[in-house]
Amino acid sequence: MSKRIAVIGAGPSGLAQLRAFQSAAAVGADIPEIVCFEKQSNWGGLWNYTWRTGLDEYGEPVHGSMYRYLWSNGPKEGLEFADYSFEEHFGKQIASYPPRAVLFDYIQGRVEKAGVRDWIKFETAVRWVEKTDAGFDVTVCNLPEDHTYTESFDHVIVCSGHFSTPNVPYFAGFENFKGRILHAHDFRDAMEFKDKDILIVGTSYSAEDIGSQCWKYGAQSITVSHRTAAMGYDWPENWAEVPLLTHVDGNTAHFKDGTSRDVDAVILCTGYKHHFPFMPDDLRLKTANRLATADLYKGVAYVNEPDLFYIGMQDQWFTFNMFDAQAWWIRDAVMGRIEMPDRAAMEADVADRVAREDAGEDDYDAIWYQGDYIKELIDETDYPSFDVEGACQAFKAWKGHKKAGIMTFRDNGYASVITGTMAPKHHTPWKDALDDSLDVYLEN
Ligand code: FAD
Ligand code: NA7
Repeated sequence: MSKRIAVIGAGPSGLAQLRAFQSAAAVGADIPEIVCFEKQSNWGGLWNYTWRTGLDEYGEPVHGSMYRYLWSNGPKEGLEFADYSFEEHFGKQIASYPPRAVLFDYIQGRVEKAGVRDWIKFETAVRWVEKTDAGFDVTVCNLPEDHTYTESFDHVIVCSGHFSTPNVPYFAGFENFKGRILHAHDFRDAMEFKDKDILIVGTSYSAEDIGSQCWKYGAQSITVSHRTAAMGYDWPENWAEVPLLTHVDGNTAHFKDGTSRDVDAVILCTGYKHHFPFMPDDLRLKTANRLATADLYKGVAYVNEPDLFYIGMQDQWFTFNMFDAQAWWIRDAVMGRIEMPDRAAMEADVADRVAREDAGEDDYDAIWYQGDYIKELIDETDYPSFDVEGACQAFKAWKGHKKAGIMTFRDNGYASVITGTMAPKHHTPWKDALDDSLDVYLEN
């Protein structure tokens, strides 16, 4: 096949795409030439931990938003690769909420086995994508050599993630605050906040998890300020939920209900923006962080230019296995195994997805909505079928375990939906497990 494909990013989504093409080649298919551009020096995307914040050694915005001591915030049974189980990788079943280093090792294991590292141009940042009569021109910069060049491709697959460009609101008085104000994107080490009184703004995953980390590593108090609603878990006694911050005065934070508290630091856990500075207006995905993204047929093909694809742009209950479902589907669309309909049909597909998401009433509807989406895609390809319903049930049990104990939910285990093996109980309760290294985690 003489087609050339550009994949932007070698995080879990980009690596899923490389593995999808490699798996077709492994059974004798004639696959296109794949070139993956990755601006970091290693693969893994957000799972490739960096101590850096702000700009990197080349002046590029640091991609990493993950922090030291991060443990999976959902059960691993909800994300397991259908073609590469945890048992295959580790040689045994492992507990259900692995720390970051363990998941990084797992992600890496599959692509090392596939032998696709040579397809990736590391330390190469994509600067600009342009539509041409023949396809796309992609301009990139080899960062160490400070060399910019352009190559032509038939398809572009954007896998650059959407949890790296922070959404940073302003609150009056911030400019005179006497402590540190940071966004979750720049949070790295909870030890920094030991013995401190911290204020967190936001109530979603980052707020819950960064607050929990700070609690675990000895913060004096955690106050979480909500715009819409409190999280409502049964929090430890040095944790409070308060209405939205109105302003700060010196070190005193004031809230909508007229109450106030003195705090040492403010951590804005206020989410991220879909940000594609390398895309011109007519190719750039503009969407809210939701399950039914705007303008993507089947959640992946850009309706205005269907030779262009985006992976992983949805808000995420499912992650790695959803990226796989998308990557296998895109592979087959690119290789002509799946036929693309006309524009009207693609727009109708998007409208239908949006309406179905909007009709959902709660988180359980959202989990099954995304599970059904995965089933829909894998039914159209040769991605190994797996027990998606079982994964939805694991998410349901996880939510129940969080309600029962927000600092103990990670002590539970679930059965693999790939091998059926029950996860062992971890040797140490999460709140006492201060060493999150791979070796210690695998001591089970
Ligand atoms: P990313 O992991 O963001 O990878 C994108 C890649 O694209 C990066 O390597 C980046 O360097 C590269 N890139 C970006 N721009 C360019 C460019 N211009 N040129 C070249 N390369 C570029 N998911 C879970 O399943 N479990 C969890 O516990 C979990 N915890 C999370 C915690 C945090 C703090 C965050 C932010 C996310 C978490 N996630 C979690 C969700 C996470 O989004 C996915 O697990 C996964 O990393 C998404 O993969 P991705 O490849 O789409 O994006
Ligand atoms: P999310 O899930 O997008 O949540 C963003 C949160 O920030 C949410 O609670 C918002 O409140 C809140 N927010 C956003 N803007 C504001 C302003 N201006 N004022 C107050 N509160 C605001 O982002 P997360 O970082 O938590 O999670 C992203 C990923 O990282 C996720 O996949 C995890 O796995 C890790 P709202 O409810 O809209 O009122």
